[in-house]
Amino acid sequence: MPTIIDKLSETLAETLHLTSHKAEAEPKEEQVVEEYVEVNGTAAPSPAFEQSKVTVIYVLGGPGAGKGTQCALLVEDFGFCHLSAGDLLRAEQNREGSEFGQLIRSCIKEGQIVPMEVTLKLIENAVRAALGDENRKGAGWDDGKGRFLIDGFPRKMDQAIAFDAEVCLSSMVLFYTTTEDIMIERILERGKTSGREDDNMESIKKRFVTYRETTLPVIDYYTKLNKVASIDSSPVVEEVYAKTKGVVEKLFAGETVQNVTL
Ligand code: UP5
Ligand code: MG
Repeated sequence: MPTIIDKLSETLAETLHLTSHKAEAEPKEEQVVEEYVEVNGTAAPSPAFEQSKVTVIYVLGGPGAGKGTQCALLVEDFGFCHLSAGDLLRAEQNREGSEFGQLIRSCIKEGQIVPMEVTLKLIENAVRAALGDENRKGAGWDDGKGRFLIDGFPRKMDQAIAFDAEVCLSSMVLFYTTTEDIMIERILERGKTSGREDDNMESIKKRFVTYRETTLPVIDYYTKLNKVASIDSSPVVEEVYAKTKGVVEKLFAGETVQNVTL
């Protein structure tokens, strides 16, 4: 029995004149990872923005791991443009006249991933807008350059491959790890005031399943490409940030990115 999300996804694919990615029997994410590493060790096609000018850091980790919190601090120190995929989707959901509002709301509540065409377009538009924004000056923003934290994305292999190939090849992944108990505690506490429709126990459980089954393979993929800084986000914010800052400083100092666990 097709769910409302299946139906809306089909409508979306038709609206965008795209072929639905839903194959008869989808390969397992692990298999997809192996194939991509073999075929596309690095993304071959030409992305819209060059990595030599535009630095993209993906920020990943489970629900409530502390991605947004660390991004806010990095913005202050390094002048990044912080693009949270979740925030962009929530803004699109609430935008009057959005044809994707209902689809986004259903996916977020169910902890499922919004079809990548929507998210990719929202992020690409935001990147383009930031690069064209004359008010953005200072470190990393001269002569068409830019630096971006893409928070909560890519959380599925298709998004990872498409963004690296079509938008901009990412430089590295900041990956925040902690226990599910800590994530639950943080989300439920935030849920008292956040107004987020997915900050409740029912949605949290579904978000964890999607994270384990669909997003962890993305981490495996970038680990095979030697691009992941894995940081324990259980300690206090300042302690996590000290490690985060150290990693980003090394990247901007031109050190070769390598897997590291902190
Ligand atoms: N906090 C943070 N760090 C702390 C620390 N070290 N010590 C103590 N407290 C700490 O932090 C969460 C809470 O913990 C806050 O109250 C903070 O003060 C405290 P936060 O920094 O907000 O964590 P974050 O990892 O950003 O958690 P978030 O809930 O935003 O993560 P999700 O990945 O679940 O949410 P996101 O907004 O990225 O996505 C939501 C949904 O959108 C997804 O489930 C999905 O349905 C959809 N989506 C897509 O479909 N596609 C995408 O590409 C992206 C999202
Ligand atoms: Mg967040």
